Amino acid sequence: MGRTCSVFALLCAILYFASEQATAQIPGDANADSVVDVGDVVYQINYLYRSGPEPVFYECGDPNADCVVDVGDIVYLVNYLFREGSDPEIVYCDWTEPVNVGLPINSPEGEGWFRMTPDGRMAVFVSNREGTYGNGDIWHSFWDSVSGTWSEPQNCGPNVNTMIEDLGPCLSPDGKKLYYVQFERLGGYGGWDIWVSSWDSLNSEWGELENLGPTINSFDGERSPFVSPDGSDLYFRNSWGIWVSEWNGSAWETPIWLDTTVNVWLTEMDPSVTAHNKTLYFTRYYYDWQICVSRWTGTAWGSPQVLGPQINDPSGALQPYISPDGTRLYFISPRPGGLGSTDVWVSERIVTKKKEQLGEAK
Ligand SMILES: [Ca+2]
Ligand SMILES: [Ca+2]
Ligand SMILES: [Ca+2]
Repeated sequence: MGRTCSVFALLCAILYFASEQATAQIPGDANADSVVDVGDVVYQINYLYRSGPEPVFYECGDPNADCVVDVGDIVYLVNYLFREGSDPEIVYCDWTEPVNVGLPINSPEGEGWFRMTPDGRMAVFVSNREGTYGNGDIWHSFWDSVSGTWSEPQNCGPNVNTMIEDLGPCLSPDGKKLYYVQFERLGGYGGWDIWVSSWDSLNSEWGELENLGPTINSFDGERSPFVSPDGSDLYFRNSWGIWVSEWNGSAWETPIWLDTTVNVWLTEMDPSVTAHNKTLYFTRYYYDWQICVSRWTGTAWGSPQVLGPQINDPSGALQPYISPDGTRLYFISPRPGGLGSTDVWVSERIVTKKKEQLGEAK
């Protein structure tokens, strides 16, 4: 990537990898202290029977890899530690049948790129509903935790939206910055570029656009921006697949290409990550639109897996948004049962669901 090599950069790299190693997901390491030992058994017992915290990385609390965290995992772990039982494993767990997010987020017109702030209080998305300036606009809505509903979506206004396509929005973690893309806007670097608007609290509107500049944008098509829940990384895609840029405190760094493990067909797009950049969901076009997932192995992104047929149904699924805790997956699909055209759908991780069922059965 042509990064300047210096002792400082090398030191940063070593520290970076050291910190990633320390938080790598180790099968069976429920308390995430990088050692699988009796401490994990105690942690699991506390979680299951004494209202203790969840396994730090949920799958690590499922060493027998059956997507249910239960007493079977404790037995498995004890067998592994004290009776030469099999090694703990990690599997990718499944998702519930998706549910339509409904009104007022969805409409008879097309919806796309539904994304939230990490606290789940604010959402942005694209819609072609009545009130757009044309060809898809960015809309925002707020979650009312009292009524458990989304507020009537509002158009993000004339500083943001235009008569051409306004697509691929995401929010900064504090909800004060709106990133999205436009094609060939004056002042850009050619083709699609990523632009940002800041919330103007004085005038209660989204402010004038700023281009993210030549470190991120180029004559290629930069699209699908996604700011990680901790605000430290900006993911996006161009015609070479998915890239990531780190926030250095004052600017976005030179982007790094996510290598051939993720960028297999160069049709990878719409990245979304969980907290601490541990799990990456994205869309890939390979004969059809499909949503894939890759996990950070401690040093690199692991081989992507295609999500199951309940998510990737024959009508197609794209533009995933994963909640920071990894338990809820929002995506866009034109599947039957919606309000019309494309809609926002949501699915929950089955491993959580089964735990709830287990609780009800007691
Ligand atoms: Ca528009
Ligand atoms: Ca561009
Ligand atoms: Ca719709």
